[in-house]
Amino acid sequence: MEKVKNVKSIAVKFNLDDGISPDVKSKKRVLSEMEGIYYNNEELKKMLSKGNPIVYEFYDLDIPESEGNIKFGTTILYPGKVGNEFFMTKGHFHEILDTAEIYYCIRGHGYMLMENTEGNVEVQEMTAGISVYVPPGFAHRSINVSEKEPLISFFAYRADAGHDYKTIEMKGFRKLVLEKGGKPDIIDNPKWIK
Ligand code: PAN
Ligand code: ZN
Repeated sequence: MEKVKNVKSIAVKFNLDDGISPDVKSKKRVLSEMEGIYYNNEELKKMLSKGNPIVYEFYDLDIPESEGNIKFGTTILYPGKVGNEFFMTKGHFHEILDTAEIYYCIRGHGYMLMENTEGNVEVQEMTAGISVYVPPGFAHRSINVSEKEPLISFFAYRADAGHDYKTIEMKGFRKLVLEKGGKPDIIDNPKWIK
């Protein structure tokens, strides 16, 4: 087996209150980058005419993308809705499909929505202290169901896993998490494409 060479140890701070690292620049996803991701794109366009808020930010540390390394960081998903659909991440499969991921929720209230290519759907509620195992082969998306708090989680995955966003952009997830009567409601996605 080949050895992973020349990787130094690192220590990175992620704040427990806002999930932000003072040491590293985050990647930010603003609403205009989420076109076609929410089921009500008309509502998204209406919102964009008034501003372009950050929906989430996350860290992509400079760790070599090889099999023996692990990428890690936090995702900070802000509260908000597009129509009655809660703010969420784009979601993706890993390019190396059979690679898992671990999330540890630091703050907030949300869900991890997961599905594999065989059509199995998994949903896990996330609150502070809960860790979620995303099994190999499952696309995953975080959803913030809190009206006021960010959903902050720490993640770790095999560094060479890669990200396939296209499949979800084209097909969507099989399920949607919508607000109904002040509560999250998980429904079949009427726009899901087989
Ligand atoms: C996470 C995600 C992060 C942002 O690091 O990349 O939460 O979500 P999207 O990538 O779906 O926009 C991860 O799952 N990495 O594999
Ligand atoms: Zn992932």
